[in-house]
Amino acid sequence: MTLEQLGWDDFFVQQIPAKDFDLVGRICSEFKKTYKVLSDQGEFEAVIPGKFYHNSRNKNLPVVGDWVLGKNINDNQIVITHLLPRKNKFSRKIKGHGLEEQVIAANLDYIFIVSGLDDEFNVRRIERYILQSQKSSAQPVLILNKVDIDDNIKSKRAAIHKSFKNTPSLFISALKNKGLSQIKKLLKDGKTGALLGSSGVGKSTIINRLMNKNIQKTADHKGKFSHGTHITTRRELFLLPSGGILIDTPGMRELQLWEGEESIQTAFHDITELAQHCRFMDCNHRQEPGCAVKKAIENGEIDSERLDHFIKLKEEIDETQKGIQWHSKPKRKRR
Ligand SMILES: Nc1nc2c(ncn2[C@@H]2O[C@H](COP(=O)(O)OP(=O)(O)OP(=O)(O)O)[C@@H](O)[C@H]2O)c(=O)[nH]1
Ligand SMILES: [Mg+2]
Ligand SMILES: [Zn+2]
Repeated sequence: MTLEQLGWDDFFVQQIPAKDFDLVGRICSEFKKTYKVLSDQGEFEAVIPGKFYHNSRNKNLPVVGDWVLGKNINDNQIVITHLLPRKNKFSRKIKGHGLEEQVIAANLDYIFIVSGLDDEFNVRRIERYILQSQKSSAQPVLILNKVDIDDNIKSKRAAIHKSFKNTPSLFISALKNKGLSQIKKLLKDGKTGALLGSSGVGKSTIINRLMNKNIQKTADHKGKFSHGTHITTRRELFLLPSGGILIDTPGMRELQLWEGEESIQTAFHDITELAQHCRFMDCNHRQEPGCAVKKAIENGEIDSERLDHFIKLKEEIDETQKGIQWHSKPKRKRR
């Protein structure tokens, strides 16, 4: 395999520091303290020098999709010496020690937001993923899976087109092998995509179809599958036989926003533009007199549900921001 088949391009050439190294490789899966790395010289198990852990408090550790430089230890082991700067990343906020950013995958051309067209279908959830993906330079694409289920597909299709005019949407059935060529088409020529979404939407089934073999474990559809069960437990990068790279990820129970303020302005530009005409600059668009947003709702220009959702997301982001400022204070002191 060539580096180009692994997604290598000019952007990364310029990131290589003028230092000696034995190979350039891409992280394809993460284990506790080791990584699987793919390169033009084959597949390697990679370890990381201890200083990576000490210096970064896990912040600069490689993730799936990252490009690294390594030195040979033996025939199938390398030590990672450099993590090349990322083109972009998809992150979420995790609750752990305070508020932390968890980078799910790096260096993406497409962020595939996968939803099932079954009773788990939820426009608001899709909106959250779109908001978060707007933080990265990758193109969000909606994958609406399970078109084979005859469950009000028509109205769901209409809801998607109405809510997400600017995001391409692919309607497929991974189970019945329908529509998958649309994904193949986007990824050929060494492009990288990551499959994101809740558990059970069919991410691993899509991988199996595109790999032409059952390489990933999927939920047993004969009744064993129950909500909240995560079948896939680690992120993993696959080279598709049709070209391109696709990353499978474990289902996310809840996607929490990470510094999404900017993206919320973009996604709700109609509301934020109207808000400039409210009488009060800090209008909450609830009970205030002279509220331009409320007026637009009364006139039927904006959906009241949309305003509710805007307010809820905004509150969530404000809370996150407070958390970040609070947690970053002691760090500054230390310097
Ligand atoms: N009817 C129907 N079922 C599907 C389709 N694609 C996947 N499924 C079923 O949905 C269930 C979940 O599929 P998975 O591929 O394991 O889902 P996942 O998104 O990888 O789930 P996690 O690994 O837990 O995040 C399985 O029972 C699949 O057989 C489809 O197109 N139609
Ligand atoms: Mg899976
Ligand atoms: Zn207002």
